Amino acid sequence: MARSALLNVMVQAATKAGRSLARDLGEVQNLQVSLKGPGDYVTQADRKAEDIIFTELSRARPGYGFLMEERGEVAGEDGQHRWIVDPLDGTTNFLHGLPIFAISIALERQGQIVAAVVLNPAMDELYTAERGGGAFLNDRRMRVAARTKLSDCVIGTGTPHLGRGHHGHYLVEMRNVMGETAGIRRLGSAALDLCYVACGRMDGFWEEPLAPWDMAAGMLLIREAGGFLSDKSGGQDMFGTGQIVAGNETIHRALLKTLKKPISE
Ligand code: 2AM
Ligand code: CA
Repeated sequence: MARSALLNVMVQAATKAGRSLARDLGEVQNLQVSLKGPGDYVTQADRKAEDIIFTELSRARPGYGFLMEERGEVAGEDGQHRWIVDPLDGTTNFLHGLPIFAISIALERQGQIVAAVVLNPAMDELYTAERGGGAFLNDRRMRVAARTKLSDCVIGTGTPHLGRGHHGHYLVEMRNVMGETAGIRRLGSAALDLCYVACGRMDGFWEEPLAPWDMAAGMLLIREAGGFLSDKSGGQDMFGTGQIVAGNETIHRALLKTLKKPISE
């Protein structure tokens, strides 16, 4: 498939970092049985992947800024462009040798996400999108699923982590969604969850709190696959609120409504 020069740069950076993570996953699997566990090794793998992406993107587009999970904000001279990067989304899965993790790279231009690449190196699945150009899984065009009845839908989510988020409030949301849908899935990588909504494997998704690097690329992939997304109040402040709710137009609206309900019996 002929890709734009910009997407080529992003895919090359993701592929190189993906090879590094895939190699490290093998060692992580060996370390499960050691007393110390793979914790430090995974931190190194994460940093190594981020360094590769930082080096590749800086070389290809000097002057662009960065927002990266490990480095944080790195200002660029350019002032218009910013890469938003998660070198390893699904860290807990990676740490346990579960092959559900991804590299997520988005490019923001004047505050708008214009290009996105998500790569799951363990499954060789590459998701790409450019604003106005559609979204692709490997070389196939993606569309969100067409289901319109919430009772037929599989909905992805992420549970708030130890010490973060409102666990009690989340349980109310989960209980309501559980009561109205065909099932809930909790995969552990928000970037991939959003890709799975974009390609129709899941009908919807909600999670909070997320960071911009967890969702920036997935947001464009969903929009370019014909999907809808918002924060929990229906607005577009996903980065500010850390909330995301996604689906096709009907399911997105239905999910927003279900999430707002008080606890039901
Ligand atoms: P991460 O793997 O890059 O940390 C899982 O529900 C999702 O939440 C993942 O995308 C994960 O990204 C993200 N996440 C955000 N904050 C987290 C935290 N404190 N601990 C673990 N996962 C977190
Ligand atoms: Ca992440």
